[in-house]
Amino acid sequence: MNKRLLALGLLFALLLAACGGGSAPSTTIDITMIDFQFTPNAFTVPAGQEITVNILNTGAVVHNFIIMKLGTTAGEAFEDDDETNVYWEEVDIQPGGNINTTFTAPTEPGEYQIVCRTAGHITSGMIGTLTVVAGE
Ligand SMILES: [Cu+2]
Repeated sequence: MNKRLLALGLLFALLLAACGGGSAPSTTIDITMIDFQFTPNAFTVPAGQEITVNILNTGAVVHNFIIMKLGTTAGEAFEDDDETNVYWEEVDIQPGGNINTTFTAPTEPGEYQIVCRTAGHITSGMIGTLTVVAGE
């Protein structure tokens, strides 16, 4: 492959990455967990619909995927008193593990915080946003 083609290919890949986890609502969430990040870390889903979640943990430690209720955040660390503010969670995704599951998106549009509850992971960067948009 010549250099020009390579540059074009790279540009295209960058564009794709920039658009990923973007604005168009999707009923599928594909997420890769690394130490210590959700990639991507922003998702847009339609309100009230069944969402398929495919989670892959390529990190070396256990991670969790927790959606907080609207208007709440876990703060700097997920504590026992954050438990009542959980909208949905998939916990203990082992290193090298993957989970395919579903949940029902909240009916109320807005921005919901995503966190990993493993100690220290929020401050290390494991936070994200689930944007819920009203259906047509
Ligand atoms: Cu984590």
